[in-house]
Amino acid sequence: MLKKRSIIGSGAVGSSLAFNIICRLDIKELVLLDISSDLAKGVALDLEDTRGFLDFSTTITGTKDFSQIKDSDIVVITAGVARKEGMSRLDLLKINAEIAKGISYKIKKYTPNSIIIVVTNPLDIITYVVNKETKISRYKILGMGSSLDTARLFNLIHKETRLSTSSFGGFVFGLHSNDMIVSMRRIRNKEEPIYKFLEKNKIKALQERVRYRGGEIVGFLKNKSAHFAPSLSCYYLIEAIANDKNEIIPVSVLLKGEYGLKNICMGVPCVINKKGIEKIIEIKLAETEKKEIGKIKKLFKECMI
Ligand code: 2OP
Repeated sequence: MLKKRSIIGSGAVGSSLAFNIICRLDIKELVLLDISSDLAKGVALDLEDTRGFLDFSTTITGTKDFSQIKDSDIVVITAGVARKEGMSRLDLLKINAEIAKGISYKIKKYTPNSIIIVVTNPLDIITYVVNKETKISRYKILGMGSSLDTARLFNLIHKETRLSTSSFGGFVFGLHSNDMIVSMRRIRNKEEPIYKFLEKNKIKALQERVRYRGGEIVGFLKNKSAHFAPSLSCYYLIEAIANDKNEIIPVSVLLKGEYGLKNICMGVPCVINKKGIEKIIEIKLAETEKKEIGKIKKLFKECMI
């Protein structure tokens, strides 16, 4: 492996992801790219100064020049307009889809063999755009959304039950939007279904809260969205790839018949390793989940018009 990572977009998510990477992974090169080269350079220099504490040998570059991402093994797309108060992720669609098209072209030109992680919202649609524009294998394009939603649900369940999140398993899936599929039957504490630990009337409230968690945070931050949990969620995907972990993580992937869906990206459990997506897992759906998938199909089509 080349051990070169590039992050497109040096805003809050991009820079906090970069910090997680240099703290935890030993890599040769990290490129931070931004439309504002001053921002990318400033973040790169600040990160570089942590070397005095962390003692890493990674070369860190801040740039706006796409040729610098050449031969990256992983490229993360965080660039785009962030959600502001009152905006849904779909409101961002037009502008961020155009940005993603431009970035896809550059990735194809300079680093066509990379694994791509998409973080830009609306996540599943941007993952679709990157698939269409790069035309690279769908197994190498991962959208980070459902793993963040899962982590958020685990936090909320912990706050309700005081149970350690380290014994939780399962996942939230579907779109990274208010229409995510939050099935409590999929979440376990060790072997036990999580609903056994929750009062009945709390379940619905938790499902609702996690659906709107991103928006809840934007409501407080006003002009920007969350970045600590999103960047860490992205970091864990990179770690699963870098360490060839074969870990099951829900990621947004282009579906070609799985779950009865074609030409739609949404979060589903996948085996993640050094190839990117090793396998898309098809879980047996409950009737309620099938209904929610039908809704997603409709929503996705509407966005494509
Ligand atoms: C969120 O849910 C930014 O999509 C991200 O907070």
